[in-house]
Amino acid sequence: MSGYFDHIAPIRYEGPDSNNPLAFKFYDPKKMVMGKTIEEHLRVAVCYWHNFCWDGADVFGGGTFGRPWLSGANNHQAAEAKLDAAFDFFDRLGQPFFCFHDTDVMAEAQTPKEHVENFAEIVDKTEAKMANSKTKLLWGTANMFSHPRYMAGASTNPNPDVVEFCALQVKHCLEATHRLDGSGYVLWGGREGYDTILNTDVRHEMDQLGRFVSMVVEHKHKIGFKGDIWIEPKPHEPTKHQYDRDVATVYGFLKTYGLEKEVGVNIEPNHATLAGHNFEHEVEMANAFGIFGSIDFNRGDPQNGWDTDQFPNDLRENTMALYYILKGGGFKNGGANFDAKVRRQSCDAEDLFHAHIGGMDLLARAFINAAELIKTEKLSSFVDNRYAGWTSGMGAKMMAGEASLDDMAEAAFNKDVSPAPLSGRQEYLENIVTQYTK
Ligand code: XUL
Ligand code: CO
Repeated sequence: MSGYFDHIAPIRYEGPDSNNPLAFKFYDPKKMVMGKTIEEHLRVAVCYWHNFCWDGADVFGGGTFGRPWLSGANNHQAAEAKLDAAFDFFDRLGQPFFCFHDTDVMAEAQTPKEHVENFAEIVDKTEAKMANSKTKLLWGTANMFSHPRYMAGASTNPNPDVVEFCALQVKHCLEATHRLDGSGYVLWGGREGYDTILNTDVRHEMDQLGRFVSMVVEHKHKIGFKGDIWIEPKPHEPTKHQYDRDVATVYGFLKTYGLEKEVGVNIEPNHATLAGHNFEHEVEMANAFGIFGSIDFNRGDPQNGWDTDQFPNDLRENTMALYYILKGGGFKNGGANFDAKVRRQSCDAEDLFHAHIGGMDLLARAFINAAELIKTEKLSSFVDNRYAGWTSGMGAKMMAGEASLDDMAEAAFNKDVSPAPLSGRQEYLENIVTQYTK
């Protein structure tokens, strides 16, 4: 074991009256809600990258955390020390899942051959660790944005040699995810976009991306991976324009390349807000198109226009999001991954625990609120009534394709009055959400 977390006892549920900052107050993993435990509903995951690969550096200064496993070269020993620390943390926090990028876990590689070997070596060790831990893999992903070879994009790079390297990374990472029994595989198009139109053939790049994602899907079936593939939308950062801008854009992309039945989305609230949407909008758009997959829970900063990846703490926002997630049927292969990092001044081991305990407590509360909102049907019955006109008459005919524009115009003409305005009752509905946000 790493020793780094030795002073932290395993985290337990102590209930809402506990004053212990290292205990759950709301996240009671075995509590039954709507036929399943909170743990089974939320499927919480800890991410490898923000917690174990980042030492607190920002663009103005170096690391502040002093994690011992990050202090030297990223070689095999360091990768193994990181793995030890990660599983030590998972075992103490007790969440059911984790997520990783290939480059998060492996020793740094200089050549394609070394990439394959180094990754294989740590996947073996990860498998051995998982055999003695209750923490399973939620999803894996290949990091195709950090290395300089990807500065002009990954599968949308103008140079096909770079796209070959992407294929190498994704093939091995997808196969490792399958072997480690992951539930999903994520494609975040970090640099799948462009900085200036002046050097970019947009249609060619989109066609490359379409073909690349199709190859990933073909490979998934070839190896018999039963998990899901999810694209993670983000509008910009690192590139100025990203092809996976938001859920609706991803759906348009999937439709264009015939992938809408094969690929879903991994939604991140901080990406939603950067795209000018709120969290629940993205969830409900994914439900509407049948592509909802998983969530990278975090929050942005309303005053900062970038991806601050903070731990979620807004009960109302997450009650709303979980309401729409539950309305869509809840998580299946997906789950609640915290794609969130502690602030740079939160430099102690316990800060990592405070962050995750707070996030899990918040999600448990929000989930219980959301379940109550589903149960009351106050919101859903209002919406059902609002659209009731479409079940009969000209509304039903129009939706069945049995009425033309002429038919609809004639029906309107034959009524002697124009339709009366009907209240949308926004404040009444918002008050219901306030009432259930506890
Ligand atoms: C970046 C981001 C990534 C993906 C995985 O904004 O969210 O960490 O979740 O590559
Ligand atoms: Co993310």
